[in-house]
Amino acid sequence: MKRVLVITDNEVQYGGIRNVFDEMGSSELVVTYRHSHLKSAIWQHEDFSDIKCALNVKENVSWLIESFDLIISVHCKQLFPQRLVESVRCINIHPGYNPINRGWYPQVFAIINENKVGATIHEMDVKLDHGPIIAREFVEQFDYDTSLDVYKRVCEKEIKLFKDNFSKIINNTYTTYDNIEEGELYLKKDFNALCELDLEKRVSYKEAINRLRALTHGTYKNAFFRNQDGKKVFISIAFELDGE
Ligand code: 0FX
Repeated sequence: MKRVLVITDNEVQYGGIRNVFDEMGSSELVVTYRHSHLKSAIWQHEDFSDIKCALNVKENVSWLIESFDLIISVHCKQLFPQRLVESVRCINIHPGYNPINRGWYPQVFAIINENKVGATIHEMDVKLDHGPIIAREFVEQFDYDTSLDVYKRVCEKEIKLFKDNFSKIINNTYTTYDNIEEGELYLKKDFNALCELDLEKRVSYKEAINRLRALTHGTYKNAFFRNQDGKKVFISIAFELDGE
């Protein structure tokens, strides 16, 4: 009997990973689902009634070590403590291609830096989005993609990678490769710093368009400048490919 914990802060990816377990799991597998934050109302939806209970990883380290053989972080925003990652096999499903896109909102920084982006499944160590890599793949990118367009492809890729490697992950029969380089690591504060646009700054059209498409993600209000009254004016960008 294998005891697996799935801990998540992301409703959509939780749904995708859960489908894989429902499809590929066996009676040898006992899966517990928990979400990791308390405030979000989305989890009150009846489909998620079994994970209504929030879990604080730091406060429950001993219980986690005793109770699970494998812990899978599906966009869990808590940092796992050293004792936990060194005592239980912990796996992270990351919406970036390690080590190129470690950290916060990988596709945003990939668009700005003109880097490739993808998804990674890796064993966790104490560093953020770091540890031996189990599987990773790039996604396609186009120069008219917004952050949301790329993000959707990355999320689909995560589920595909998880499904393709399901038995190896559950049975610990994969071979890993290490992060040879440390790569780039972006944090939430780096994203916040991108959002305010300096209207006096001289950049190329390409840089300006890349910045705007990196900050365009559905209805999120990301990019802004301040008008003469000091009020924020939010901006997003839209593209239309000729003939589409
Ligand atoms: O769950 P997630 O897709 O991922 C984030 C980090 O990017 C990831 O590295 C970490 N492992 C995980 C625990 O948390 O993030 P999200 O659901 O908060 O946001 C999804 C996307 O939405 C993000 O990539 C960019 C966009 N977004 C989100 C917010 C809150 C915005 O453009 N603006 C925003 O204010």
